[in-house]
Amino acid sequence: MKVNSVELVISAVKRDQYPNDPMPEIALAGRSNVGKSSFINRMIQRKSMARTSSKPGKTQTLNFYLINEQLYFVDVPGYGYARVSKKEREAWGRMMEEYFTNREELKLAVLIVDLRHKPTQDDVLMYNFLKHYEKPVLVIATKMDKVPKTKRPQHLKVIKNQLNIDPEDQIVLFSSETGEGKDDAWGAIRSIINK
Ligand SMILES: Nc1nc2c(ncn2[C@@H]2O[C@H](COP(=O)(O)OP(=O)(O)OP(=O)(O)O)[C@@H](O)[C@H]2O)c(=O)[nH]1
Ligand SMILES: [Mg+2]
Repeated sequence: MKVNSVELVISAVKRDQYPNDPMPEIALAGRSNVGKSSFINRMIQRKSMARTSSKPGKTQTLNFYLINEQLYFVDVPGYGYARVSKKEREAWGRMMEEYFTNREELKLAVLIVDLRHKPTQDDVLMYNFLKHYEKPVLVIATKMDKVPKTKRPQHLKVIKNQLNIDPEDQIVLFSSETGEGKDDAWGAIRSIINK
């Protein structure tokens, strides 16, 4: 997909701040520092539209990026970062729950996992949480540039097993660093939101 325009419409913390134009929304989910914001940047070919960091906890709000005046990518804060207080974790939970429950415009959740590692317990919880809302889920195994080609099939298998992935859900290998997997990811997104 050729991206001609990108606009950060709003950084929201609660429902009444969400955009109210009826565009399909694609929400990211994943561990803190896994590469959610980098995924968005690569998909839209803008180096630093979504703010990224080598330190976890960069994204703190629900950031709605309008792409080609046609669809939204919703960047969300990650989970699993040890150095957050109980209070912060609860606020995160409320924000996620509020968004993922009854959000008509949400057409697809993109769960980002790290191809190098077995998904964490939090990843498994998040996958099940997303499945619970009966929205399509696309799994992106990112940082594939860090895994040698010959080892990728084995890593992919570990991820599918650990998540106990629904055979109907697609999983795409990806690298924000090299751009590999970008066309496959767009293809998967298009096939799901045009259904
Ligand atoms: N080698 C490599 N590094 C990556 C890739 N994707 C992300 N990174 C790096 O991983 C770090 C975290 O990336 P972010 O995109 O900020 O991660 P995030 O999931 O948005 O993190 P939070 O906003 O804290 O939840 C940065 O240092 C990125 O450069 C990738 O595909 N390959
Ligand atoms: Mg981020």
